[in-house]
Amino acid sequence: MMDSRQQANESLAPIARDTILVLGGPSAGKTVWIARLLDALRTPTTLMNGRISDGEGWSSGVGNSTLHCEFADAITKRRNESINEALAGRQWPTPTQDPVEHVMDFVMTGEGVKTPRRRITLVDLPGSALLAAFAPSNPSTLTIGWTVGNQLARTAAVVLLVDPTQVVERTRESIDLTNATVAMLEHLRASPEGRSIPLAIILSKGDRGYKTIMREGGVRLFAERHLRSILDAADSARLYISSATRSRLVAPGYREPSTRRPVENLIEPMYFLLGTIDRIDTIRQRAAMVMQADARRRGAGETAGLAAAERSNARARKVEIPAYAWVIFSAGMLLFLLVSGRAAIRAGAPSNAATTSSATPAAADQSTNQPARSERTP
Ligand SMILES: Nc1nc2c(ncn2[C@@H]2O[C@H](COP(=O)(O)OP(=O)(O)OP(=O)(O)O)[C@@H](O)[C@H]2O)c(=O)[nH]1
Ligand SMILES: [Mg+2]
Repeated sequence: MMDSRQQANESLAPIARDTILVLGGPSAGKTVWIARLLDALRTPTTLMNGRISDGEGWSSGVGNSTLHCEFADAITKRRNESINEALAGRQWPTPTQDPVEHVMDFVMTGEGVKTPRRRITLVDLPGSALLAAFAPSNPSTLTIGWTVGNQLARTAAVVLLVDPTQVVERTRESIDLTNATVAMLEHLRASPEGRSIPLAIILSKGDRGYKTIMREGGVRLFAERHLRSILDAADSARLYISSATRSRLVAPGYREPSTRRPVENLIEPMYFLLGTIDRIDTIRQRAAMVMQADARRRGAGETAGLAAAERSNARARKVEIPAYAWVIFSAGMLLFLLVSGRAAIRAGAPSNAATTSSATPAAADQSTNQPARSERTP
């Protein structure tokens, strides 16, 4: 059984933030991005200052940190393998209907890493859920549709995928999606500890959007022009351009995936998020320890206070007992004298008083005086 102090200490322990939400509108590329990322991380990747060698600046295998992941359960493993097999077989996944949880153990080495092995649940949310929850045209669904709402307390980091070819179109749908994304980010940042949740904004499908983005002067300038409101709501975020797969146009309007080329810029954002999670977690744990120690100290103070109060009560009781005894004794004596006095009057002789008076000379004196007093009694 837990005592109340233990319960209080546990309630001070922070809720583990062990979830990374992968958000974005419908068809932003979330399911493909997660599947390709987890597949790529089955073998350890070496990073140098958070970046993977591209074979130009420095050679692969040289670096100061590594990252890989392991599937924590058979369902996650099987699901992931089947999406990757389908992609290899040139089939895109079907739109996600309900949130899908990928439970993973991420293993990270590098300077300053406090928790090298960390269990994280990656949540793949249907783009339709984001719209349902935050589309300004339908704000009544905010609480019902916002499936993330109940996960917010567990959110360690957020990946926001944005399809750059969609945002430049500025259609009704893309404007609605931008507004919903802004509302979601404002909600996230306003949540408890929400300001410190690391966020990676990913321009997805880099194989298709790369040229457009570069024409506009690069990722930063592109985002400032087309994602201004999202950047403002995000407050602070890291921007990436990722390429989960390549694609080939096989029929007018239809591209099929090609997974022969390695992923680009999928591991780096994950490394950034995991590193930040590790640092924030260390700070949260320290803060919780300080709070618990403080609560223990206060608890000990209260116990010491209670013990002192108990001791002083006991002292008071010790004083009270003789006082009571004295009152009872005196009342008893008075009653006894009255009764025996009356009895003596009725009997007309001081005999009872004499028997009791032998106990002490004082009592004997008192008793001997008694008949005289009793005689005076009318
Ligand atoms: N060229 C290219 N196309 C991609 C890539 N990733 C996804 N796509 C395209 O985007 C479509 C949607 O990808 P998904 O990963 O299913 O998108 P999602 O964000 O999970 O969508 P919902 O589940 O509906 O929310 C795919 O069917 C592809 O046509 C990519 O890396 N490159
Ligand atoms: Mg999906």
